[in-house]
Order: sequence, then structure tokens, then C-alpha cells
Amino acid sequence: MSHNGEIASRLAEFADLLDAKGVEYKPRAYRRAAENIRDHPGDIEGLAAEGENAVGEIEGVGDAISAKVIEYFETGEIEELGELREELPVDMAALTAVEGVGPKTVGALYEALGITTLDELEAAAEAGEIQDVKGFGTKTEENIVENIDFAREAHARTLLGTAHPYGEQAKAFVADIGGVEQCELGGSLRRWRATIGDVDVLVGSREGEAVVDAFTDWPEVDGVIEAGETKASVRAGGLRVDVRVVAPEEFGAALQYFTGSKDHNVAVRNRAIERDLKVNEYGVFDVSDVPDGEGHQRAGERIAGETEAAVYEALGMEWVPPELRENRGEVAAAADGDLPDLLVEDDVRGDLHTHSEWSDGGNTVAEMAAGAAEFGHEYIAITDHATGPGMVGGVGLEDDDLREQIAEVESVAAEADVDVFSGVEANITRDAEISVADDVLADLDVVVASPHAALDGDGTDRLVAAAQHPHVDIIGHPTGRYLNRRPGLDVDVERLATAAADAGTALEVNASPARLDLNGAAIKVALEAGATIAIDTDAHSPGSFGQMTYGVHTARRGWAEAGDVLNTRSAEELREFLDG
Ligand code: DGT
Ligand code: CA
Ligand code: CA
Ligand code: ZN
Repeated sequence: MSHNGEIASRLAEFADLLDAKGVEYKPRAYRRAAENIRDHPGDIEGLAAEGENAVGEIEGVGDAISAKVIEYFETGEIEELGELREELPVDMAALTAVEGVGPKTVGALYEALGITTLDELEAAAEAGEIQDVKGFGTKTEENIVENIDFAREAHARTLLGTAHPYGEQAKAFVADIGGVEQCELGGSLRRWRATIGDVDVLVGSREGEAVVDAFTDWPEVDGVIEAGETKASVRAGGLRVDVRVVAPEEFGAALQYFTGSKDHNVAVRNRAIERDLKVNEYGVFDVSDVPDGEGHQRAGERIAGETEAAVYEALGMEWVPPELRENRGEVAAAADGDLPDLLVEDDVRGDLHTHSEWSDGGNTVAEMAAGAAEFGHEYIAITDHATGPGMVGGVGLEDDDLREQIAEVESVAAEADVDVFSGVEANITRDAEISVADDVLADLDVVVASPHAALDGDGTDRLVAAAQHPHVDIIGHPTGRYLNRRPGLDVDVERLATAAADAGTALEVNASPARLDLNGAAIKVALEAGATIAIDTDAHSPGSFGQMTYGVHTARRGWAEAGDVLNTRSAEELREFLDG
């Protein structure tokens, strides 16, 4: 297993703790190094073994950070990080999960009130102690009280982007165990839900106990919750992983059952009952000769079970792609042979929302273009942040900067192996203004307009106005939600999508695992209202182009076909949409 994530998390924690202590500049450098290490395609442990120069070849990793990486691999810890943790014994992850509470706030509240946990934060806020701390006011305190429950709940679920690679590792390990005949991920992970409660692994084998034993020896396991003859639950990498072993001839039925969702399974079961069939985790059974209320789980004649396709077929249905299994009409559609011809990753030809070092990205325009070509894209739009509400620390570009950037994009485009579009990510202000001058917008190829501030209450009017703006091409991450951090704007998606379709503006499916915005349910509504979607990674470095996967599967959860998606079009067709 690659150790990049492990070391990246520690460097990011280091950055947070430095931030909490009020150290300037350094946190940003550590955070950037952490991101680049996380995105680095090779295992950093190999580089660490070669020494500081090898580690230092990773962008943004200087001598001090290289030394820490090497120290970590040699000793299993970073001494300075340990010291900082002792100095500031706070539950940083839990506290910063509260919207509006960053590392600096955590540091200040620890200093003033000794707050280390969510419970202590809540108690202090409710007792009115926070408004008396220097630099805080009643507004901040109210905000904390309002957002703490959301943070507490959210903390229990893991982002798809974290759980998915981990689930794949678990699956690869299990698939290699002797006696395993079939192995698949099930549950919310197989359905590509945005957040994951636990990881479910389904195994077909005749040697349940041996498989369970071997699985509990997976090197990633931190603790065994339970281990029986056919089932094990463990804690690994901060996640719970459930493994269930079934007989190979029942594998398809078990996979169908444990993929869920519960609501989908209820609808499938009801359809079975109408046809005198019974479907459960053991198979599909013809129960026409079994008296009502009698018989065990496997009673009746078994007509399917080994494969999932056969289970659906026995019920007179098309096989249902897991992303659709949310009881949003897929059972009837599968029975009528009317399932959508879902988009696949290969349909995607480019990325229309990315950042360079002109704003808060880590790479030049040329590097982003080269990365896009290497990734296999035909085109990329560079859409750096414009200045405006929600942009802090001078990140956003002024109109003059954008004009300069257009010239740079044009010169890169002349040399690049992909089409490079100029662009901007403008802010939609509280008053529905776009934070860039019209004549600049007119000269840019791709205008993404996104909400970045004032992310509470109903945002429909604001977003509709932005969609109707003559120069706006795409509404970026429409709700502004941040998974596990803030719910984002309330949006009447049908009204927004209708307006967007009329105005020729696309709605984004932001593929960043922290956002996945619009979500599957909203995408389905948007497509039914006739809107076009654009699936964008919002990449801040070429290493993030691969996040497209999460966007594509999220779009599939919204029943998207290739024709619904702007960036499945050729560069020429795309230009027509942008100019229209
Ligand atoms: P999660 O883990 O909260 O992200 O969501 P799931 O969908 O992975 O749920 P989980 O892990 O509790 O169970 C996996 C699947 O097993 C679930 O999607 C449907 C099925 N399942 C589990 N318990 C039940 C149940 O009590 N009734 C029915 N019909 N299905 C169940
Ligand atoms: Ca699960
Ligand atoms: Ca489970
Ligand atoms: Zn962006």
C-alpha cells in the first residue's frame, strides 16, 4: 500500500497546528506539500529511502519537509509534530468540522478557554463564554451553536473519495485469499454514495472461516470488532469494514441484497411478491407451491442466485446499475426495459473547471495543459478564481489580471497537445452580481459562476439570475455544500434547471470528493427539466484530474447519459455551446 496518504495527513495536521499557534506562511507551505504528496503517483516511501533530494523532487517539498518525511519513515513519527500535539491537545478534526471554525479559531479558543473537544465547544458557546474572547463576537458564537450538530453527525461518515480507494484495497486483499471464488464491494460504496457509513465486502467461497481468519490478518486492520464463521467486522484506517462470505451459488443474491439501498430492495421484494416469487439474500425462489407464512428462508424452487443479472432476470427486469438503486423509479424502468444508457468515464473529453497558480492552484497554465493531455483529455479550461466575496488572502484575480492571463492561455494553447480555453470562476454575490466586468467576461471562453459566500438560506433566485447572465456558461458547485462541513444553499433545482436550460447555461457536477455538487438526486431533477450538466474536477493540480471518476459516478446516480453532459462534446461542439 502506498504511504502517501498517511504522510500527507500528518503534514496537513502539522499545518493546522502551526496555524492554530498563529504561525504565518509556513502552514500554507506544509498544506501544499501535503496535497502534492497525496497526489503523487508513486509511493513516497521509495523516494524517502533514496534520501532528501529524491523527496524534494516533489513540487513544493523543500528541505525541511523532506527531512520530516524521512524522519517519519525511519522512526515512525515526526518529533516536532508530537511536540505540537502536546502543546495543543485539541481534537482538531472534530472542531474544524464545525463550519466557520478553522485551526486559528481552535488555537484562540484553546488559549482563552482551554477548549479541546466538540462537547466543550458546545458548552462554552451555550454558556456565552465565546463572545467574550478577544476577536470573537455574538455572531460567531451563534454560528457555532447552529452548526455543531451538523458537524457531530457528519463526522461519522467518510467521504467517498477516501473510502473508495480504501475499499478497493480491501477487495484486492480479500480477492487474493485462498478459496475465494468471487469478491465484490457492496453497500453504499458500490452505489457511489457521496459519503460512506461502512465498507461492505461480499465474498463467494466454500471456506468461510479460513477466509475470515485470513482477512483479520490484513495489515491495515487496527482492531477486530467481530469475527465469526462467515462474517467479520474490523476497524481499518478509521473505517469499519464488513466482510461476509456466502456459498458461490448464492453470491449474486447476496451481492444484490447487500448492495442495497434498503429502499431499492423493498421495491424489488414487492415486485417479487406480485409474481409469486420470493427474493432474499439466498436467491430468488418460486413460492407458488409454498403455503403462506410457511417455510424457511430457502423454501420453494430456487430459480436464481449465482449471479446478480440472473436475480434481476428472474424478476423480469434488466440488471440495474448500482448507482441507480435508490428507489427513484429504477425498478419500474428496469421492468419496462427503459433504463437509461448511462454515461461512462470514457465519454468524457475534457475538464471545464480547473485552477492554476494564477489563483490558488499549484501549477502553471502550461503544466495544467500538459497534465490534461497526459490524462487523455482533448481540452481543458483554466478557470481561476476572480476576486470577490468568499475569496480571502488575495487569492482572486482582478479584471486586469484576467486580461493578462488570457494572453498567457493563448500562447500556451498554441503549443499544447490539447485545446486550452481561457476562463474564470467568478463569484455570485449575495445580490446575484457576477464579480467580473462584462467586457472581460465577453473575452473569456468559459465563464463558471459559483456561490462562495453567503451560503445559507434559499439560493434559487441568485442562481437563476446568474444562469440568465448572458456571459455565464456554467453554474459551479450550485449549492456550495461542503460534505461533512456545511449543507450549502437550499435550491429549487427544477426551477434553476428550467431557467438554465432556457438560457443555455450548464449546471455543474463538481467532482471534488469534498463537494459532489450537484448530487445524484438533484442531477436527476435537473436533467428531467432539460438542463445540460458539466462534470468538472475543480482540479488545483494535475494529480486531481482523476477525481473525474467521482463526478461521473455521481452523474450516473442522477441517470445521466453521455448526451446530457457538456464535456462529452467535441471541442468544436463545445465552442458552439459557449458562443450560443
Ligand atoms: P452506509 O454503510 O450507511 O453508507 O449504507 P449501506 O447502504 O452500505 O448500508 P449498510 O452497510 O448498513 O448495509 C449494506 C446493505 O445491506 C444495505 O444497503 C441494504 C442491505 N441491508 C442491510 N440491512 C438491511 C435490512 O435490515 N433490510 C434490508 N432490506 N436490507 C438491509
Ligand atoms: Ca455500508
Ligand atoms: Ca455494513
Ligand atoms: Zn474552483
